[in-house]
Amino acid sequence: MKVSDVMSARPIVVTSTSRRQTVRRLMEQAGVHHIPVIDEGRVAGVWLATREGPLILLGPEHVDQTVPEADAEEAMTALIEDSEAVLVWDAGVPAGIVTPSDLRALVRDALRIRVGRRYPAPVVAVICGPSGAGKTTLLTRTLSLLPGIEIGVVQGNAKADGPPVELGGARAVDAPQAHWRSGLRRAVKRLAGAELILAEDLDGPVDPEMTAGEDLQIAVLDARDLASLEDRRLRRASAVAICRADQADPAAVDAAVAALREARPDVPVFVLAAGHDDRGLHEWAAWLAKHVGARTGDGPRPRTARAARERGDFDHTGAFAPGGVIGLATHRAGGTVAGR
Ligand SMILES: Nc1nc2c(ncn2[C@@H]2O[C@H](COP(=O)(O)OP(=O)(O)O)[C@@H](O)[C@H]2O)c(=O)[nH]1
Ligand SMILES: [Mg+2]
Repeated sequence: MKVSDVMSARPIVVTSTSRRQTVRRLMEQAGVHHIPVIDEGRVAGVWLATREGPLILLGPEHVDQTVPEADAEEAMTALIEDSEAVLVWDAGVPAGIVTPSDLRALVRDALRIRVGRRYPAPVVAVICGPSGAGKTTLLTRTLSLLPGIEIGVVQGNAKADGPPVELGGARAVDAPQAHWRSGLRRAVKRLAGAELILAEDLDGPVDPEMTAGEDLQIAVLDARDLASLEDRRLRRASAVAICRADQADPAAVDAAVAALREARPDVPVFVLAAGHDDRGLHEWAAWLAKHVGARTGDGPRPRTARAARERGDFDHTGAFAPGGVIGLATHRAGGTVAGR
């Protein structure tokens, strides 16, 4: 950003011969607290209205000088450090001024759009299920569906701890200890700044007694192997992801979904083919985005790839009718339309 983007143009200036009463009147009329003193094209000082009321005249060392094309950051730094005002010269004429009120306005704007926000507590989702169920595939496909969310990945099946590496636009760490509470906490710490942590648990059947302190436990089931499904295993599940659906008998999947919804009406069930035709993935991603939005207070911001694409007229969020039916709610100006 340039100085010209942040300065107030055409500043009021006075000369050393201007009287205090004149300066006060000019300040009141213009609603400003700084008026530079210019003598023959040189800064001779700056009048400053103190909070207490009286005007004081400071020397030229309190005024930083720059040009409109200069980097705005330098002007802001001068104000943060020791300058009372930054005077902007253009072709020998005072063209603008930047003062501490501009700095404050910038900070206010930044806060409004959440610049610099830290996310001390990401939403931690542990993805668990037996080897080959489709956990890794689901996790990696999910990364590209949530471009608006800072995601950290924890690989619990790794052999040893590893430093953060890049994985599909996310940061990922190997952390075999993440199966346990303290190990998961350490892994999450190594991904500071993430809004959402997707942790692949050790391969193995979902353990209903196990929790590592996660916010969401995602139970991944292999769609080809639902016959032996025991819903008591899903006691702690926040959601069930039936993966590899393209390879399974649709009737068997439907029956399992119906049984799950009967047994656990509050738990969403996603039928997915992350490694094939992306079936169900947008609903799954929207559900995750909804949890992140609830945590960060950014709910209405389009955070899924689909929502971003259709941004403007539409905003999609995961929707769950009673019974755990998964759909996509489309909010339009006229109201909300739910659909699959
Ligand atoms: N056809 C198909 N193959 C899949 C799907 N999801 C995963 N796979 C394959 O299933 C195998 C095991 O998947 P993976 O994600 O590694 O399972 P994990 O052991 O639970 O992490 C891999 O060869 C994947 O390519 C899917 O939705 N459709
Ligand atoms: Mg895996």
